[in-house]
Amino acid sequence: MFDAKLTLVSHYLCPYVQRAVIVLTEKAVAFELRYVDLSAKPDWFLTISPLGKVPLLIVRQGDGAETVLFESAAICEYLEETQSGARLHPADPLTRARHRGWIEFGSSILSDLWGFETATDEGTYEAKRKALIDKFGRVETELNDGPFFAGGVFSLVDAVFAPIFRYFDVFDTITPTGIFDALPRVRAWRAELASRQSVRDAVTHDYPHRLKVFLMDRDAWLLKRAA
Ligand SMILES: N[C@@H](CCC(=O)N[C@@H](CS)C(=O)NCC(=O)O)C(=O)O
Repeated sequence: MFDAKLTLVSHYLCPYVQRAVIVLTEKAVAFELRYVDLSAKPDWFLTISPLGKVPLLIVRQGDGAETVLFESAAICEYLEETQSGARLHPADPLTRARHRGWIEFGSSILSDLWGFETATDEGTYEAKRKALIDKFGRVETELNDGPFFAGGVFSLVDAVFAPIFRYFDVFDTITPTGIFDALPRVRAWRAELASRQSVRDAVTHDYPHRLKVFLMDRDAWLLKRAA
């Protein structure tokens, strides 16, 4: 049914890229990765990426025609609609719309997370820490008995939150953030996602090192706090 060749244009630390990798892996779809240096974007990348961002999914069809998809949500939904294998988006339209909302909520957490990890002073760090506690507190009230967002079935929402939680696996080795202390359901969800094979395989083995180098380059308060 589906004979297109897929290339995912990626960056080693990008949580949005990881969403697509997790979906591809969950569905056992073959794909190639092409990494881009976002600090020196090559011309070929700027030509095909409307927003200058990763991920991109280059879909090469049997006749050689190439289509470039951008935006992780569009990419993940395209994969959901074209690939067999595990279903990752609910069949019921109402539930599916709700899941889309929580995917967007995950993106808004990533925005606060960016501010948190790049904060260079205590005030900004604390403000972003509080924003994250508030947002994860909201997530806590949405979760039931798990183990996944929607109960027993792994979904796109899980693919969105797994890369978010991965940041904290590295942060926890540097300094306690305390963000999940009062959130037992989020903690259980985080642990479940961390052990999922598709999640583990969504980054290279040197991800923790790369993230630490990023924090050093940014002069992150997170590191100073630990010192
Ligand atoms: N809304 C986009 C966000 C993607 C995004 O922010 N990607 C970052 C890397 S994680 C990027 O390419 N940044 C480069 C830039 O903004 O110049 C999506 O969901 O795909």
